[in-house]
Amino acid sequence: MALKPTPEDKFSFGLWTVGWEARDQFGDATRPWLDPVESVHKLAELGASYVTFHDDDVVPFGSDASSRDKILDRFKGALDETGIKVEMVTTNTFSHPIFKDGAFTSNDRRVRRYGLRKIVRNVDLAAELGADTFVMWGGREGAEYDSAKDLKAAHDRYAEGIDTVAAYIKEKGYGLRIAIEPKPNEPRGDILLPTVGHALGFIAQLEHGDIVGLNPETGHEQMAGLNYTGGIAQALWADKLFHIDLNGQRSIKYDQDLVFGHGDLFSAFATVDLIENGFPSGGPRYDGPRHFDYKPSRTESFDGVWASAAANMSTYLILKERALAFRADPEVQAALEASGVFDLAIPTLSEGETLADLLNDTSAYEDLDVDAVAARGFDFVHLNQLALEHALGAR
Ligand code: GLT
Ligand code: MN
Ligand code: MN
Repeated sequence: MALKPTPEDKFSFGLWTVGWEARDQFGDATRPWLDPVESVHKLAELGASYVTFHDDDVVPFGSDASSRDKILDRFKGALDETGIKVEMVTTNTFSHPIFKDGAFTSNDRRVRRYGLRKIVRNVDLAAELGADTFVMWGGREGAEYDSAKDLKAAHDRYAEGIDTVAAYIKEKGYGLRIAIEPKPNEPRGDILLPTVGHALGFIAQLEHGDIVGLNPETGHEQMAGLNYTGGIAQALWADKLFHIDLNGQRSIKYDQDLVFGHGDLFSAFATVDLIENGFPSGGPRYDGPRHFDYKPSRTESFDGVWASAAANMSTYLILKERALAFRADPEVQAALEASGVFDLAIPTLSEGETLADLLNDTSAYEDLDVDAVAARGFDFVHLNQLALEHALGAR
């Protein structure tokens, strides 16, 4: 049962997703170039509300100023005709050979200066198109060999690059926020800022970190064996979840970029539950676009491309329906209660209570029947089975 999206669903796609020609490490393209204008029309028909893109997805690398203007005019025409908006823009600092050792962190200073220019040029375009978010995926910022990088200097240069762009955004008064996208490896052997946690730590050291947050991708956290929902939860808690890249990944291996839900489905249910229902006791919510960053498999024709684009949205909506039913089920509420899930929101010290008060509270320590407390069962398995039954539509 495929569910049809509406504008309230805020679905968004990277033009590089459906437009992927399916060239991989071992084989040539299996699909021809796809006109971004056609993608905009097709995605609008399927019910998406937004598109996102790299500079080079729309304007071929190295185009002169007049052909750039022509191409962009035609692209804007497609946006006007369809009502599709651009919510995020990003820069390709990974395809051209000049970026083989990175952009912000290349050992070659000429590359760093060129990369900064390319990015800033695209920040102007992002602002012009009314985007809210400027994503920075530093896929080439890294190394294959530990001896190849001065990692202290690399972090300095990375911070310099992002702070310079952030300062420019502020100076221009653009309504843009930067979202760093972590990834552990691929295409580099090791990539800097490999996970949500690393990136959060990095942002805290920036001068203009107030407008820098995260764009976590499902598969990228899972490539590192991490829990994606846990990652976006911490980003939300830190008020840094600026954007999301939803897709599918099956365990620790190369970046699969499958359709959302086609990887770890139960984890996808948890992700949608968090996005749509929020934390059990309230708190910060993600209200931005539901952005899919997947690759239509190399085996697919264009029919398969559009079917897979629709599949992302449909899967999301099915999981949303299930997640809403999960939280609305009185049995689930009772199970959450019994498992102490709501109790975790109660501060450990009472209001006005100090550590000294706790140290004097013999009921908390000296007189506590430790074995009796330890004997409590939390019944998490029962709760998880209820989640699974809802996820499967068995309730
Ligand atoms: C590239 C990467 C994605 C990023 C894109 C944004 S580029 O396709 O694999 O995960 O989100 O730069
Ligand atoms: Mn990916
Ligand atoms: Mn991504």
